[in-house]
Amino acid sequence: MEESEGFSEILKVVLIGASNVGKTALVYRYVLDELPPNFTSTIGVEFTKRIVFDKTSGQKIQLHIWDTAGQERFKSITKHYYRGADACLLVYDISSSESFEELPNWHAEIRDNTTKDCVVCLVGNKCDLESSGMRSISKEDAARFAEKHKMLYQETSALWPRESNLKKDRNQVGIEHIFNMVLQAAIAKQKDEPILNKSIKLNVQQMYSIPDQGACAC
Ligand SMILES: Nc1nc2c(ncn2[C@@H]2O[C@H](COP(=O)(O)OP(=O)(O)O)[C@@H](O)[C@H]2O)c(=O)[nH]1
Ligand SMILES: [Mg+2]
Repeated sequence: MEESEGFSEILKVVLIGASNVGKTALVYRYVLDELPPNFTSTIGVEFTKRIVFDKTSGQKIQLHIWDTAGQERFKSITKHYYRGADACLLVYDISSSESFEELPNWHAEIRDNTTKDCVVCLVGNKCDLESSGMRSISKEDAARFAEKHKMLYQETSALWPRESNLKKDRNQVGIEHIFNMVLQAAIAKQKDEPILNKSIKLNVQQMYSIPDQGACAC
């Protein structure tokens, strides 16, 4: 977390995982609550911002969200991409065993390129496909992987409105809830407080969004 003019904090969140798992769709859903305009192919959004407000601390936080621009081949993402990351969303597709089998490689990338303070959340995307019998990866297997590597774990769908909250399954939520959980954990780490002992709610609220198609200037 760093300081920047006009904002008390900047948090950097990176998305990684195999290509086609829906990383770009999730960023669009989170920032604009829409699907990408050309939903059939990945577009080169590399860097997006969203401003959130942490009610607890009264701080305005600028999120810098980094999405790979088609370089998801293992080891082709540069160290620059990970540098200073406060949080990482490791995304796989619940209907794709291949994307799940790549997770150990991605985990090694995270371990080698981020600090121990980086909060990692395993995100099983495309869970809308479950109702058509297309689930390949069970929640138990995913939860086991996440626990082994000390990651948070949630499932979602980029097709769902970002604030979706499916009461029947607390592990399946809209992407807004996943970001909130991850930011809360990242802020708690910054303050050196164990997240599990925190009773306060972050209550991140959107103030405005700035989709930025250009490369990061930072
Ligand atoms: N059914 C379904 N399809 C999705 C979802 N998210 C993305 N997709 C599809 O997966 C394709 C790849 O998405 P994209 O965001 O480009 O993946 P990326 O390569 O990881 O950035 C898109 O063309 C969509 O058709 C989702 O939540 N559910
Ligand atoms: Mg993409």
